[in-house]
Amino acid sequence: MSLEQAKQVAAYRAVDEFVTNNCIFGVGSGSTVVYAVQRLAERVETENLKVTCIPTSFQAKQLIVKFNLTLGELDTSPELDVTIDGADEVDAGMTLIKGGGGCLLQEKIVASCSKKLVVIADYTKDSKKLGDSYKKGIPIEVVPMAYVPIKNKIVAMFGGEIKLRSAVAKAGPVVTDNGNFILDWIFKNQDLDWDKVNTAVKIIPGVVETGLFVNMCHKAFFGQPEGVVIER
Ligand code: ABF
Repeated sequence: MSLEQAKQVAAYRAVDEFVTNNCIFGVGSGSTVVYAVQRLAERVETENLKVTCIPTSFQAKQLIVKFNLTLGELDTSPELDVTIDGADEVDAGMTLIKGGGGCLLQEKIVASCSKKLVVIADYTKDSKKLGDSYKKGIPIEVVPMAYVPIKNKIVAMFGGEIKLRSAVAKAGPVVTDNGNFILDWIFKNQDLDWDKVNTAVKIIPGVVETGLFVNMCHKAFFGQPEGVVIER
């Protein structure tokens, strides 16, 4: 089974288990979520479901529109039943690294407004410790004018190295949907207390959000090479 098929089987399983009629549904970002939206559109059509979809990025909003699903927003739907989203890595304690695609701020906001955050991923995202498989570092969204002092403070506190995310070499920095920069923190110590790290980083002036999702994930579905789905 290909990686794409592993993503699809996980996505379908999550939508079939968690999406119900009249639900307010958070649509995550990334490639795995595309399969979830595909499955949702199928079910809405065949089962005549009423589902309001809240996007977690411009990409997610485009997906909702493309599949002719009902587009909602937090102003009118501030409490969601479930958000289904991807992840860059999931550790044994269900702590997530998210934001590889640069959408972490709206993803975390929507997830925090959801009764349940359900992660869908292929088997490569299922790790014992953060950093086992995802090597690009923890994304941190920052106010552009503060990125250098923030970078210095994080390295002083926790070590590792931090890069300002650029789309391609020698291009300017990536700017998020919210007009901010992304720092990618490549940490060396995999045994940090991620809850403490998240809090310590979050309170640095100029940090908007981190890609550490601690104690937020209700359930994760991992598609396997042989076609089965492991749930955690
Ligand atoms: C998004 O899903 C991001 O938080 C994360 O980086 C990405 C994973 O992408 P993919 O599903 O393409 O592996 O939610």
